[in-house]
Amino acid sequence: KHVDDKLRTGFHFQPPKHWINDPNGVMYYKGVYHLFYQYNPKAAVWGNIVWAHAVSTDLVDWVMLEPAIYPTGPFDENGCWSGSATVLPDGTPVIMYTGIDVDGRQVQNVAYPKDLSDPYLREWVKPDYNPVIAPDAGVNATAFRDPTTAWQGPDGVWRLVIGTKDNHRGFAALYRSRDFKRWAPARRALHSGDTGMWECPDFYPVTSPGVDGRMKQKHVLKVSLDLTRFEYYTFGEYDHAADTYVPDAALADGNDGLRYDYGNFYASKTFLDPAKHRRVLWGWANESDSTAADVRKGWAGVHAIPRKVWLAPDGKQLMQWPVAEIESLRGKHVNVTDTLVKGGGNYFEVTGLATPAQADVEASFQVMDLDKAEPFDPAWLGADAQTVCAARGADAKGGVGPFGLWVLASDELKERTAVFFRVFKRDDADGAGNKHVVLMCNDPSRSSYAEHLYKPTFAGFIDVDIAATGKIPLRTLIDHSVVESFGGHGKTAILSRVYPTKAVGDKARLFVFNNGESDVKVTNLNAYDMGSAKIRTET
Ligand code: DQQ
Repeated sequence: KHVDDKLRTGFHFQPPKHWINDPNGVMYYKGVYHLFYQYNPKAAVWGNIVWAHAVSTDLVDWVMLEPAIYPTGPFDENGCWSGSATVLPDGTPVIMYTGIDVDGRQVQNVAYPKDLSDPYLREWVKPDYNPVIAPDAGVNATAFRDPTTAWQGPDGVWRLVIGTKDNHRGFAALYRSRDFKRWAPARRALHSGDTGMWECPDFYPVTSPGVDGRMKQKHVLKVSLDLTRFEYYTFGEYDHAADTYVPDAALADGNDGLRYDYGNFYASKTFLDPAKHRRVLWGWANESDSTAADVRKGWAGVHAIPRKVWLAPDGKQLMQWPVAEIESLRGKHVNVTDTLVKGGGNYFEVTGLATPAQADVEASFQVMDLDKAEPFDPAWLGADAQTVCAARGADAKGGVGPFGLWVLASDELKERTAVFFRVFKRDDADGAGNKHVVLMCNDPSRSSYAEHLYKPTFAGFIDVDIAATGKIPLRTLIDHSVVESFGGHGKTAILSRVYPTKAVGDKARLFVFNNGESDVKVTNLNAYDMGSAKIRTET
C-alpha cells in the first residue's frame, strides 16, 4: 500500500508505515539502545497491538527489527500493551508488559531474551507461568496496566507500580517480589489522585546539585491521564524502607500539575542510560489529523526527540533537553546576531537554509522595554497557560509580545505556525517571586489551508525572572509535521503536530516576528539544516 511521505519526519522516530503509540521497555543493553513501541502491524489505526522493536547505537539512526512481543497465549491473546524493561543485577533484561487475556482482563506478563549473546535481543520468551500479576478481587480488571521498570529496595525485594483506577480515582498500585515471578500487592498504593485512570506511570530518582551546592535527590512520579490526554508529574521524598512517597508540598496533582510537555505528548517513559550517565525521556505524539487522513497517508504517530531529563538546580521543576546526539544531524548553519525587530507588527525572514522544513533553531530574544508589559488579568490567576494563550493568539497585539518564530511558513505567509512568548506584569507582587509572568505558546491556527484539522493552541508558563535575565531562550526542532520547542533552556516544552499544504519540503520558510509594542532584539539565532536519520529495516 502506498505511503504518503510528504509530512513524514526526517529525524523524529517513526516506523516506515502503520500506527504507532507508546514507547515501551526502553533500555540500554551492552552498547545498544532498545526501543519497543505499541504498534499495529496491519494498519494506520490503533489495533492488533504488538511490541515492535528497534535498535540504535546513538538514538539517532535505527534498525527496525521484527516485533519482539506479540500475542501467543491465553495471557495475551487480545493484545500486548504497554510495559517496561528492567535490567537485573546479573545483566539479564526482563520485560514486563500488560497482556489482554482471553477474558479481556488486563494481566501482567514477563518475557526474557531467548539468546543473550544476540546483541539485538531479537527473540523473547514468555514463561508458561504467565501471567505473573493478575487483577485480584477488588481490582478493576479493565483498568490495570502499564507496569513500570522495577527497582530493588535495601531489603533486596523488587518493587514496581501499575496504573489503575477505582471509580474516578487514579492509583499507582505497588507490587513486590523476591524473584520477579511471584508478586504480592502492597497494602498501600504509592500515590493516587482524583483524576481518573492513571496510565503509563513512571517512577525514578533524580539528582541534581542544588543552588546551595549540596546534592539533592528526589523521586519523580509521572502519570498519563486518559481523560484529558495529558501527563503530569510530581517529585518528592521516597522512603525506601517504608515504600512511601510524599510529593513536595508546593507541587500540585492533576490538572494544575507540572508537565513534561504542554503540547501533544503522551504515554512517556524514561530509562537510565548507564553509558552516558543520564536519564532519557521518550514520549509519543499522536496525529491531530482525522483517522481517515491517517489511513490515507498510511501512517500515524511519531515519537518526540529523546530528551535528557534532570532536576533544576533550584529544585522547583524538571528540565529537559534533546539528547546531544541529534546535533550530529546538523548541517548548514545560518546565524543572525543583534537584530532588532521593532514593535508593532514587524518580522524578518531567516534565509539561507536549504531545508527549513527540517531544521533545528536556537534563538535568544531580548525584551527592550519591559515596562510595556500589560498587567496580568487577575481573572487569569489560577487559569492555565493554554486558556490565556487561546484568548490571546499570535496575532493579538500585546505590550511585550507576542514575539517569536513563524515556522513552516508558506510564501504568502498564509500558512505559518507561531511559537512565541508573551510577558505580563503582575500586580499582585508582594515582594516575593517574579514580577512578570512569561508565557510560551504554540499557535497552529494558521498552520494549514486544510480544513477540519484539530488545531489546539498549547501553552505553558516559563519560570524565568525576565527582569533579571532580560532574555528568553528558545530552541525549536522543525520536522515537516512536528514543531517541538523548548523554552528557558528546557524549562518548558511544547510539541505540536501541524499539516501544512504549501509550506512543505523546500517550500517552507522561517521567520522571526514581533506583534508586541516593545522592540525585541534577536541577540543570537543559529539555525541548522537537519539531515535525516538512517532507518534500516532488517529483513
Ligand atoms: N496505550 C496502551 C495502554 C496504555 C495506553 C495500549 C496509553 O497500555 O495505557 O496501546 O496510551
